[in-house]
Amino acid sequence: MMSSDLPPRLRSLQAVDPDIAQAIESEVERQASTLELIASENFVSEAVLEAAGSVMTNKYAEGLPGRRYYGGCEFVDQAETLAIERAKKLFGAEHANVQAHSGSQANMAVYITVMKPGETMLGMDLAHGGHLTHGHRLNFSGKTFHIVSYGVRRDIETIDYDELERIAIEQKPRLIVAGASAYPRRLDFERFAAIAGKAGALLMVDMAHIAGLVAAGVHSSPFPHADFVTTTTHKTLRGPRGGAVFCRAENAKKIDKVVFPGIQGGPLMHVIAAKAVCFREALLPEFGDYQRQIVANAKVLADTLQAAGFRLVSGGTDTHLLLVDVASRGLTGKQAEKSLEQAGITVNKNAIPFDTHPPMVASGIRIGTPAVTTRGLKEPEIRQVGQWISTVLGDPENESIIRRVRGEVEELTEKFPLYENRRTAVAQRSV
Ligand code: DSN
Repeated sequence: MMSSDLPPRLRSLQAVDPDIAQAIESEVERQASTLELIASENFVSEAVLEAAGSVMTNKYAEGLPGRRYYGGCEFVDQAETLAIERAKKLFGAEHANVQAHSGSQANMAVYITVMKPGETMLGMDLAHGGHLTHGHRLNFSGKTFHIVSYGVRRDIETIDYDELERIAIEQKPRLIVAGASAYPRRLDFERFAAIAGKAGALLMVDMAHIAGLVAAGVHSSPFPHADFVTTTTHKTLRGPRGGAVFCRAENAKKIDKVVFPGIQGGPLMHVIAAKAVCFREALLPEFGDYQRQIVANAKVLADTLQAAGFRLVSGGTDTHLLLVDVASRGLTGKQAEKSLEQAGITVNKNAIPFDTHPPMVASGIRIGTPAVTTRGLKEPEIRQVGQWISTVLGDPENESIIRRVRGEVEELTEKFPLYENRRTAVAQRSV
């Protein structure tokens, strides 16, 4: 590992708790020396890392800026106000609540705002690319509300909007949820809104996966169409782990009141400060270049894998991720994930639509380019990554191939160190 891969040293931690210091150092090394292709992950800037690791973790600040239940909130108020204003500017939103601890709690906040237990919600089936919180039976959403699901059409593996419309008109849900965790194609927010209108439903878009693409205009924006928009801040948006909720001004008070005191207590002020930094970085023009490169890299990876004979769900990608049907090559997702991990390439097994395997085995792997793009990889390197994936999966038990690819991956990661080029370039710039 090159010393430039290391974030600030963990001096106190090493003295106080060497076990945790060791675990963190090992994770630093893992991130530095492997290729991170999990579609929902990214590497934050050192500026975001510093804010997230700051003394704002010490502060209680229940309430909102200017209206807190605790004294001493002058500076955390500054941080949260900046986070709110920047988030609104970034997405052209009327209202932002940046206190949601996670995407799950952002979604919960909207559901509780608009539905009573037992009311009907229409969301995308997890097995077709949706998210647990969009109505899975083991999740609070599925346990609290009456869930109806939509999915993709078997032949083209993209959302069946006609069927979605039929279900919506028949079931009359209170809320339709658009958004996905493993869907490689664009979402048609205009069509979702038209269907919600016909069914007399509200529309919530969970843009967690594509928030960075939306911010940069690389994916169309849900904001003109949706009543509520939720996100996480740590995926394509490249901020700290956390969530946010957006809505029109008329719903602002209701949403804020559900987030606190409805479902959360004290906000995580260190994370909110880091969200503010993330939004500032996302407002800069170079963030648009980064998002365009993510999509360009995903397309190159898709082309490379297809040329090597892999079947991609829906035949390709328009976004930051692709879903590879490894069963079409006689593999399971579980086996593919394991062999690639041994070769230093991190992906996750993922169900594909109409999968015959259980989720812990799965027929697919999900591959995303946000993190490797942050690292600086462009088309030539991504082509090489695609060839390594193809080589390993061509003979997944072959230890000498895995060892060779592991060595080549390590050489590439040394050429593209994680932190050397990630010094924040935004100091002194107004956004
Ligand atoms: N679990 C996340 C993902 O990997 O897509 C979504 O929240």
